[in-house]
Amino acid sequence: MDITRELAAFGLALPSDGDLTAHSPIDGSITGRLASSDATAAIDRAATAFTQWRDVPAPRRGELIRLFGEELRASQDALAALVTLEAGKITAEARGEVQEMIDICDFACGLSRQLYGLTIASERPGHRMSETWHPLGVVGVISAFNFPVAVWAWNFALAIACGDSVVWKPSEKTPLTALACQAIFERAAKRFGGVPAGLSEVILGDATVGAALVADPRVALVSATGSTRMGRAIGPIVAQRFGRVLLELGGNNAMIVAPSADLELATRAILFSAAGTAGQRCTTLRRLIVHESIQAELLSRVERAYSQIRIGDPRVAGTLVGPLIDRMSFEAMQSALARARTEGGTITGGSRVDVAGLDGGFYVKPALVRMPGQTAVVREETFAPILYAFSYTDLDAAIALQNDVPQGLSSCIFTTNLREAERFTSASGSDCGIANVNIGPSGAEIGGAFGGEKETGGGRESGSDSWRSYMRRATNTINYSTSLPLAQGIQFG
Ligand code: UN1
Repeated sequence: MDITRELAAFGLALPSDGDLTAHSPIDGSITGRLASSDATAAIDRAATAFTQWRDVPAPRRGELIRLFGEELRASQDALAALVTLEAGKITAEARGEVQEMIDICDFACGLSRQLYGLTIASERPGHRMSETWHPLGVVGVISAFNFPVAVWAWNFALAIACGDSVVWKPSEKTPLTALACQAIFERAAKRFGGVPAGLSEVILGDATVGAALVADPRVALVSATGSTRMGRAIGPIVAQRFGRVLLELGGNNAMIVAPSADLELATRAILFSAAGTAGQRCTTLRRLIVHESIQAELLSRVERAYSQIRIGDPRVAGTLVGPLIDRMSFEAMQSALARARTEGGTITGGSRVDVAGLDGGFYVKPALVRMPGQTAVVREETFAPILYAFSYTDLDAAIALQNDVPQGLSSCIFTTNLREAERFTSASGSDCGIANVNIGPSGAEIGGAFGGEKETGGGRESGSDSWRSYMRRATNTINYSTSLPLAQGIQFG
């Protein structure tokens, strides 16, 4: 596929030389050839940039992000088009992804005037205690193919406002969108003037390039989005050198549908969160736990909605489900479905769909799988549009089932019963980082903290007070008296 024109919108020439190949999932063809980067050299530059950037007043740093947000607004369609070509997202979702970038820039710009610390009452006379938040250092961002630009932007906008520099290792499957983001940032940097070279670095390559980033002691925070397997590999390496991690790993997100639920609302939420993005969001709905009294009715509604989904070229208006990222993903889906069958599942959909002219793309019908219960395959995350459905009779048992998976990212309940809703969001309710009522598990706004517990990794990105991960805290005790009282009333000498 020739994407010369799409890249030209960012002033980029088609990269045609190098050891890495970029593909489009739309038809499986090669879109460019790129060279692997030298991670250490990039970290060198970022480390130097940090020593300058940390002294720039935070609101001024926020101004750079404000300009970046302006440039993103101007490039929204062009960047979305590239996201569609490289990640296979339908246009509406690709634009939505860029919208998340714009939103986080607005958030980070405001935040740059609100990096507050506490003032704490000292136990000693003539003393004052306070907390100061300082820039942290070089932040390494490892991102996944499924949100090739937004998740980086959540990290980037906060990190830059917090006074850090950023080295970004995008997914090997989406290098071109990363280069486009860098080009957009450079426009903002040029307008800002005086941005230190190396403040934003992009490093391309396979896992060895990522490994160099993870191991480097100058990288104060490694923020990584991807599989639990990846998180398990990098966590101990960063821990070994006492660096910080922010992990956003697998999800196995559930929806409980209670007898009082608005089934029309639930059906629409299921459609978007289970089939949308071809089931390739961390927050995708994967488990549907339905009260037995409404199971037949709800599943027949879902089946009806699924049968009307248009699957195909994500560039075409009206398409709701684009391609899977690649053959491997298709094969993982098929093997999960085969396992589901042996574990007692009845499958609707799930087969490959031929799209005229796009033979190399892996298009599938989203699968709805009626399961006898929460079997082994259901407890695993398969990054594809498979929705496992099973029933419950008692809400406490349903909540226990929802929690009985290794992952803990997102969850929701559909109910109009206040007691059930409150129970679900209470301390003994959902154990996930995200617990919604009458909203699907995906499509979170940037204003909240995003992330989850257990094998999801425990990190929080994006809104609320996630910025604290990108800064270091200093406790300052100031003595403005003429004596030296010791804490705990100690008399010494
Ligand atoms: C991801 O899938 O890695 O909540 C992130 C959502 C999006 C982000 C998903 N705002 O679905």
